[in-house]
Amino acid sequence: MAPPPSRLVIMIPTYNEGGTIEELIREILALPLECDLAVLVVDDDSPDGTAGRVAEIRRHDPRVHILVREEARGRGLAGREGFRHALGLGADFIIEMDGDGSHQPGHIPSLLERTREYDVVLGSRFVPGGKDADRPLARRLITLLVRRFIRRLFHIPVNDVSSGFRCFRRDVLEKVDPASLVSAGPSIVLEVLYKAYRLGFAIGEAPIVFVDRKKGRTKLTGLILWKTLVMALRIKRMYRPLEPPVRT
Ligand SMILES: Nc1nc2c(ncn2[C@@H]2O[C@H](COP(=O)(O)OP(=O)(O)O)[C@@H](O)[C@H]2O)c(=O)[nH]1
Ligand SMILES: [Mg+2]
Repeated sequence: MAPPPSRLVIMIPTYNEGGTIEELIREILALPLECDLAVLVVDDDSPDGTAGRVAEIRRHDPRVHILVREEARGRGLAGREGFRHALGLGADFIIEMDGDGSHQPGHIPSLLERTREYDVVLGSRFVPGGKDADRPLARRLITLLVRRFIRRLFHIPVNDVSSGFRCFRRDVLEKVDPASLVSAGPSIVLEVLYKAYRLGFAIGEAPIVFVDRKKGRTKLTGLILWKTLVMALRIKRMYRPLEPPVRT
């Protein structure tokens, strides 16, 4: 008997992404994938009714799951709960991506494919074949400075440390242990990557073309950015002492 197909859960944290979420889910569900697919949207009770739109798609397609969080809102809090839930759904592979249309589903097959070689595969704007969006100069400058800062501090041997579009093998997230993470906000992206790296997992990259969000607004305010940089220092202190096991 053929082995059962592996289970892929796509986890999408959302806050006010009602303008893009339906098209995004439809594109994901239409991908020619051989695995058993589930889409998990983790919504912080968005006032624009994002969750209701997802629930409507779920009525016709049980591969779609929606988790509505009503307590404190935050990209990190949603991510932690989403990862836990994805593991609970029996995921062999977990891909996280944004719900604003910046992360294109067409890259999912190549991220998944590269997990043959790596434990974590980042969708990277900054490797050959990748591209960043033509975003406003100020926004690109922020990405550039944040990247520089993180590279200086963390020495993770990858090009796109702040990418939130990436694929994990199940055992990575089990060891990273979502419940133990401390990030409430976007620093979760760095926390998960750095912890996985310090635990000795192999991290690779696959090119992605990042497009600017077409609808809705970014949640990245100056205050959130500042808090993220402060959290980065805490994350370094927390996980630096982990000794990566020697790979043979
Ligand atoms: N559940 C949840 N999702 C969030 C929160 N903040 C941001 N997100 C989602 O995280 C993804 C990236 O956020 P975005 O605002 O696009 O950040 P940017 O791409 O750095 O400008 C999007 O899908 C957002 O809807 C939050 O507080 N809670
Ligand atoms: Mg975005």
